[in-house]
Amino acid sequence: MAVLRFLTAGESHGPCLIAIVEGLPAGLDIDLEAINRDLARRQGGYGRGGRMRIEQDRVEILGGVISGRTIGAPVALRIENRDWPNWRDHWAAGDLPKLTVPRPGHADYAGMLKYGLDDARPILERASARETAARVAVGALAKLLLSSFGILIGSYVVEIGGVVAAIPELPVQELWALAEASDVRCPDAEAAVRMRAAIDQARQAGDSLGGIFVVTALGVPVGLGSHVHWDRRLDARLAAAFVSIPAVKGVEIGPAFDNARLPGTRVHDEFVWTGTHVSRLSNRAGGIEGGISNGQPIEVRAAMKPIPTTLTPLRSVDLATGMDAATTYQRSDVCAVPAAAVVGEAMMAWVLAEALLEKYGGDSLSDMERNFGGAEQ
Ligand code: EPS
Repeated sequence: MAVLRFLTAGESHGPCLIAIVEGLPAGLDIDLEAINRDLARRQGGYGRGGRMRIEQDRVEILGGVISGRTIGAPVALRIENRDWPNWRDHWAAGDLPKLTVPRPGHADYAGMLKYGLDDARPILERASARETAARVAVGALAKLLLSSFGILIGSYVVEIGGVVAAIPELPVQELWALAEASDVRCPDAEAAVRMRAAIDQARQAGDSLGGIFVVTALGVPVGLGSHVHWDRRLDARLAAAFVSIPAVKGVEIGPAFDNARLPGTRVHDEFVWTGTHVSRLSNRAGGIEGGISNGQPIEVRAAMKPIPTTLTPLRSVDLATGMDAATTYQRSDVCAVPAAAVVGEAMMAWVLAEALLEKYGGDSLSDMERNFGGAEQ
């Protein structure tokens, strides 16, 4: 049985998003503003569409927390969709706009066939990245747990639409601060200007852009995950969690694809003795060896494809008539890579919180603190 689990429910244009989180220890202080801050960070970013001017995501906690502290019971979260009043009557009347021409790259086609539907509406409502708002709220809870054990998570964007950032050689927390101040979450200010221009150009051309972001976790103790079973390996679990983010189709732990092109002597992170502890000369393993955290920062990079909804029509087929047809525009973002980076933080936090609970778990935070006592950093 999983020690920690969550489930989300809710549609993009329905009344709200819901999440239930089970397995958090009792006694964890829940800082609502920290959750809301992450929700706002996810909503930001240059390249978002009109929907983000409507929404102002705020979390409500409906269970599992009394007087600001977890009680060990499932935590129920709710985020209202402020767009709902614009959809409520259509929802009730059953006259929501139909979509019978599937968008290439979207869940529309496979979902319609899977469920035997003549309309992609039920598919796109749930496949929408709106669902990631609930995940960010869940991830913010996981971050609160992790921060009690000195584990910090942050992100930055390294590439949008083929514009590649030159990431300065700075401590990662400084990169996070630079990213936080950038509306494309990019620590390279000069590349950020070009990323914004690329997004403007894509918007004018009726197109969309993808990109690459990096999520890092600092302060992770040695020994999370396991080498003994395929499904307990920390890298495998992180890869699955990142690829579960809509439009993320690729993931690497550390510079994995670069490593694949180099000989072993230039890849593996050599050990040195500092006089007090073992240290490393590099972190090309991205903080994980043998499926186990090794005490170095954990670094995951993820590749997001361009959003499949484009103003410029793509060739498709009208499944109602069987005739060739062009896709019709649905309101969408031009680029959501900066937002996806924040969702990536949430997924990293979730996986690490679960792995931390597996190793140091207890019913209460003080149980965990006692178990964590002698953890190797
Ligand atoms: C999305 C389409 C757009 C995005 C949405 C994801 O929504 P709408 O059709 O309501 O304009 O804005 O993202 C969000 C709502 C969000 O909260 O991130 C899609 O089709 O996936």
